Amino acid sequence: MTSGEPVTAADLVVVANRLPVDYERRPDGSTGWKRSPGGLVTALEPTLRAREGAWVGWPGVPDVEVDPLVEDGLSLYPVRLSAQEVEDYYEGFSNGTLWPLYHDVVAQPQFHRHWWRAYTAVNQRFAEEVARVAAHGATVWVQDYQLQLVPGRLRELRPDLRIGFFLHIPFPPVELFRQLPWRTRIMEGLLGADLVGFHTDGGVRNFHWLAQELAGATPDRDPEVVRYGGRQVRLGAFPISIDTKQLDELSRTETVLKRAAQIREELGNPARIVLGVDRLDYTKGIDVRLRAFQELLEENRITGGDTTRSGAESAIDTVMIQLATPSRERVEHYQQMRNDIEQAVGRINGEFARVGHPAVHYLHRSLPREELVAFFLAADVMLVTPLRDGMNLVAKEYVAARHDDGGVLVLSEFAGAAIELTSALLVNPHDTDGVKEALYAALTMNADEGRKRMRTLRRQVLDHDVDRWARSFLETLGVKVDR
Ligand code: ADQ
Repeated sequence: MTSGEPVTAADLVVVANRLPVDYERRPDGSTGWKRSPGGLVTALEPTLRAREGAWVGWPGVPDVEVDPLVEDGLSLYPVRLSAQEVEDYYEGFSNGTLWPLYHDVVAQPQFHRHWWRAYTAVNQRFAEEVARVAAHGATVWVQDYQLQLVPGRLRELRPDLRIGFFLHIPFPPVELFRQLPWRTRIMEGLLGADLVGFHTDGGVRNFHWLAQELAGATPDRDPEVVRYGGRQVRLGAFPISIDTKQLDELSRTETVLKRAAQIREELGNPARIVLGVDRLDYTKGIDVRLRAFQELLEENRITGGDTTRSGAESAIDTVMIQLATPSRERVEHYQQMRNDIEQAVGRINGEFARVGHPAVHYLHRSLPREELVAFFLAADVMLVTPLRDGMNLVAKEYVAARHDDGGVLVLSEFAGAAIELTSALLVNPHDTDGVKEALYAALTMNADEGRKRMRTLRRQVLDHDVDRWARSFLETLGVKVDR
């Protein structure tokens, strides 16, 4: 629903690479907007509405010039990107340089000067758009790795603003960050903020050190503050979360409960169902969990679809489901990884499935929320095995959906979520034996212990929802949040 006039001087401006809506060119030639519901918009919507807020971002399609609009009461300011800029700033510098570098170089980052030039130009454009939209003394909250130069540029343009920055991915160890040819420029950009937020204390520590080493910031008596350019820059850990209550409620609805039972039935009522849900990304360790699953099959400790297999009489009848949202499909590395995963699934099924009973079910698509929650409820074991992850919301979503205290979560130590979800079975994703044994332990876990662990996890996730996250960041930034 688009109506009303966009605000011309916003008190609170959120800046993110993407708007919360996508511009659409339909097959019949008409155009319009499609809402892309994300956690961030859900978390920020009430605050944005209460404070004459605005959102600045790219509408998701290159080379379109669209006017500011009001969508469901939110003022949206589209930033134009050319097709070349999408290639160099977004697919290139953001996803080909920063993404792998910040995820502990699990893939090789590429350093190209023309990508960097596009990144600086696009960050400048975002900063200029915010400078136009923000009221005098307004608060600006910049999101994520695509926009790390925005705080610095914005401070030059508008010293009256209060600027916060939050990084949704890990902030890397010192030695890795130093590989970046433009490391000092990035640090200077981030230090333009009044508050720089990370998911974990590790991010805070890395940043604290690098700010001094690369940008000449000086430490303060307060260990979460550095002094830079005559100002104080506050640092902090703000672990993001989800709309827990909404997920918990959804998981109790008749439709979802029925659908969960139906999923189990459609799979042939196996003794155990193992689930993976990810954006298809090489950081998520999908290959790791497929390997662990395959080895348990090979060792006859579990059976896939073929329960008649000889030697596997005492094995647990287990089926795996991997749901993978298509992601960054134009980037070569992602195409290669997709092929590898599909080959691995094919190999496992080739060896262990029976006609009509695959051992691994793989869906390369995004599912509606209700359907996803039904899968969470149907799954006995949730495998979350990223090699590195800022937080990992899937782990928290699984916990929120298990109102029955059922299910076991196996979680990588290298996901930010592991710091809070200590009652999960924590694994090192580089250790195939460790993942395999944790998966087996989860499959054979005694029901009482499973419930006890899940109850502890649920207390943590129910208490710390995304609203609390947003509130805590904004309050630390000095914004009064009243709801
Ligand atoms: P992502 O890397 O995208 O986020 P994650 O936090 O797991 O990773 O969020 C993925 C979201 O997509 C979840 O809400 C999940 O339910 C949804 N999703 C995944 N596969 C799906 C499918 N097949 N169908 C429907 N929905 C699906 C980045 C960082 C993370 C950080 C978040 C938030 O990489 O570390 O947790 O931002 O800060």
